[in-house]
Amino acid sequence: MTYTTEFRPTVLSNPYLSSNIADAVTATTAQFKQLSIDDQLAVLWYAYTEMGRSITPAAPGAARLQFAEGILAQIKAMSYDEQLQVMRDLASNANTPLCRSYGVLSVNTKLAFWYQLAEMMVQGTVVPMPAGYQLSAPGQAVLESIKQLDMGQQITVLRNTVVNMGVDPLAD
Ligand code: 45D
Repeated sequence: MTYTTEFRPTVLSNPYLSSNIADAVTATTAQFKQLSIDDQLAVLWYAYTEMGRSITPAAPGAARLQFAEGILAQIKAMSYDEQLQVMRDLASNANTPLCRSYGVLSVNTKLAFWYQLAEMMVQGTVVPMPAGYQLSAPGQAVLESIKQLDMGQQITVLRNTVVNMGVDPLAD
């Protein structure tokens, strides 16, 4: 009788199955980046609705949101279509003046900026999610990965995602 040792290279090298904490954050960040732009926005939205309860209202205020007030006011003055376009531009690193203004914000201000946009979506001053919106399967998978992380890891993933948005005007 011949015994063969079962070899599972795909499982062993699959970052999503790693128990390493840093890898879980890295993997979830990478998973997020692979989503379509609209899925990225939708996952951020659902992360906000899930985390909203756990983030104290003071936390986003802790960031120096005054540096984002200019672009928030610009966005508020736009039509829903234009607002959606701006958020798609940010997520896809379109080289626009607004994306360059965003690019110079600190990481926490970027987080606070997205938090503020989500609050404005709730208020109706920024384009709301379409009624009955169905998150795609890949989007749901990323949301699940985020939910499995602890609060600190979730914030790290969110930081990683928002820091990659917009355009750094000093980078080129
Ligand atoms: O029609 O300063 C689709 C701490 C489909 C403390 C759409 C902190 C088509 C220090 C594209 C879906 C670290 C705690 C429409 C800060 C369609 C500190 C639209 C942390 C309309 C700041 C989709 C703060 C749209 C944290 C418009 C953790 C989606 C903040 C928009 C977390 C989604 C903030 C938005 C989060 C999501 C904000 C705006 C998770 C915002 C999420």
